[in-house]
Amino acid sequence: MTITITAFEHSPDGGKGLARDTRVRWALEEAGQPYDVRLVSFRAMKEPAHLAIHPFGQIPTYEEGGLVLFETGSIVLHIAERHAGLLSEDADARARAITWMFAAVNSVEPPILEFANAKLLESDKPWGKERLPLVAQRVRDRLKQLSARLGDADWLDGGFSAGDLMMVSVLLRLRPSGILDEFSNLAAYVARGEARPAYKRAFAAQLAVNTKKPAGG
Ligand code: GTB
Repeated sequence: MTITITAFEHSPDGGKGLARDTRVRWALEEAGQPYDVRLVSFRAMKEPAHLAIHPFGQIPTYEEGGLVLFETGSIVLHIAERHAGLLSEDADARARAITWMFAAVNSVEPPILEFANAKLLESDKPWGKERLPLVAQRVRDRLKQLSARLGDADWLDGGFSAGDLMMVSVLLRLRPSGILDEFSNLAAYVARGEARPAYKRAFAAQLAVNTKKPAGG
C-alpha cells in the first residue's frame, strides 16, 4: 500500500530539516518504507480538502490506503509498530521507548516551542525582552534533567528506538539557539541521530524539496 505524507511546499526554514515532516520521513527511512510526498502551500493547508485530513490545518499527515493520520507522535508510533527497527520485540522495552516518545512531545517539546515562539513571534512585544530569559531558563531546566538521565549512554534506553527518533527531532529545533551546545552529552546525542544513514536520507529528501529551482526559473 502506498504511503503518502504531506510537507510544506516551501518550508520557512528553507530546508534545515526543522519542519515536522522530517521526523516522519526519518521513521519511514529507518523502517525501509518507500513513500510519496504531497507538497502543500500555507493557503492549501487551511482549505477544506486538507482540513478533512488534518483538523488543525497543518503538516505532516500520513495516508496509507484508507488510513489517515496526523500528529507526528502518532504517525511515528504507527510506523514503529508495523515495521521492524524502531521498537524492541521485548514488551517492557517497547513500553519504555513509547514513554520516551511521549516525553519528547509532552515534556521536552513544549518549553522548546515556547522559546522558539518567544524569539520568533514575541520579540517585538514590549514584554518580549523580559520574557525571553524566563522561557530560555525553562528549556535549560528540562535539558539539565534530560542530560542527567542520558549520562554517557548513546541512546535513552538501550538501543536506538522511536523514543530517540522523537527526542532527537525535538532537540534539533534548539540547534540555532546554541542552548543545545551547553549540554555536551545532548549535543553528541543529537549528532549521533543525525549521523544515522536513515536520518541523512530523510534530511536530503526534505532539502531537495526546499532547494528545487522553480520550473522555467
Ligand atoms: N503537534 C503537531 C505534530 O507533531 O504533528 C504539530 C504540527 C505542526 O506544528 N506543523 C507545522 C505547521 O503545519 C509545521 S512543523 N504549521 C503551519 C500552520 O500551523 O499553519 C512546525 C515548524 C515550522 C517551521 C519551522 N521552521 O521554519 O524552523 C519549524 C517547525
